[in-house]
Amino acid sequence: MMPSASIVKELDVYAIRQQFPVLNREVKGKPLVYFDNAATSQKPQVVIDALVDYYSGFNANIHRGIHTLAEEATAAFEATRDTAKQFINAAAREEIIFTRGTTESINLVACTWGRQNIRAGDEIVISTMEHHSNIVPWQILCEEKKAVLKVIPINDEGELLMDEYEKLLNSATKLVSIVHVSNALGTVNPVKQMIDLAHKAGAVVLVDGAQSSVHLDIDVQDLDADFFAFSSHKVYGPTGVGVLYGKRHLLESMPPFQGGGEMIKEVSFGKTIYADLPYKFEAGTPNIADTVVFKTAMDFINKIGKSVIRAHEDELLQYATAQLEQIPGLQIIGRAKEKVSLVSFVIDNIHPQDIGILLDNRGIAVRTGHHCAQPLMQRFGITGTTRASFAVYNTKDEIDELITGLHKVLKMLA
Ligand code: 7TS
Repeated sequence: MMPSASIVKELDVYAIRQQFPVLNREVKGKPLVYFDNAATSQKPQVVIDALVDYYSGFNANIHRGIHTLAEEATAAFEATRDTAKQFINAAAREEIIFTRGTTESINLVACTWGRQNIRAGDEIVISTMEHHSNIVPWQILCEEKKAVLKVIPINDEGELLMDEYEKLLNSATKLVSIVHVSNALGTVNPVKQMIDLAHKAGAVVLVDGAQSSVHLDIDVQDLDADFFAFSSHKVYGPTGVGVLYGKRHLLESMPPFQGGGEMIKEVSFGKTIYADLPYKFEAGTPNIADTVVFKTAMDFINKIGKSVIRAHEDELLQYATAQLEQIPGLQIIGRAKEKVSLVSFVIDNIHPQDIGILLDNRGIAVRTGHHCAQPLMQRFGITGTTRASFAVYNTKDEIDELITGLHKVLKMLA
């Protein structure tokens, strides 16, 4: 539940904006309005500084050297694991596996747990609103194992049909892999209830938290999620690092993802004994710098407070929705009751790409196209949308800029 406005401290958005240097730049001679936050968020100065500090102060390979720099780098890398554990309330730091991002986290589960547990005739349940990252790995697995991919349908508002979901669950269901917040609609799915239902059917559940981790308080223990995946770059951190959370007993039972250094205890030509968790899944030199800095990004969010960020973004969403509804011929795609921080829309007879180009000419960055959710676009009978997605530093003034821009687009193209 969202705390009421009275108990949420107000966000000083202008003070926040000063912490993001890129927001000072101009695009095509206009101040940048950055509304592509669902693709990747911009980075605060503390994150940029932390990257410079790492490379100028204590760059070294981790977990190997006994020299001071190696110890400092290892401590910083492992400190991120502790912060990530708290960020999603995992029970243990061993349950936090560093990956390249959400996509790799999902592929890791498909290639290890999936290959080990999925058999011919088994069923994997996903939904109509999945990002390709949560479709293709399961398709590959199903093809390899002769398993069956089942898809939860949605209504015209962009909400899952929960009755249909319940009907899909049966003794053949081995895995449910579901997006927490849709990147193309903004829908927040009732994952806690879905996990409960899946567990009753004996299935394991992976939650794709790529879009939820920045907007919602995440408690993997309360959700009872078996796996949870998210990316640093969508939570104000660097690209190239993400997390796979897995329940300890599942991770322990899974074979390694990749073989190499770091993930072993002992190697001989006859046999290799794998390292304990979490290192069993972290072969090779990881992305040390970006992982170290990922902590700074989570600290940045924690300092402001997710409820404060959420309240601000909800206000932007409501404001943007009300303004967009006034635009003739504009239709919002995704009108779920539970929705966060982005608005996707189409305008009669105008191609989203043309909208994107004309808005860019006014310094406004939006995403256009299928948002890596082509089956979802097919469900709505469209090829793509224009998407404005909001972050902690966005303002109502910027939404006004968007609306003015869209009126200009209409004048030129309608
Ligand atoms: N799942 C969801 C729901 C996403 O939104 C994304 C990225 C991914 C998975 C993949 O995350 P990655 O960090 O591994 O790339 N979504 C988007 C987007 O909406 N626009 O660009 C990337």
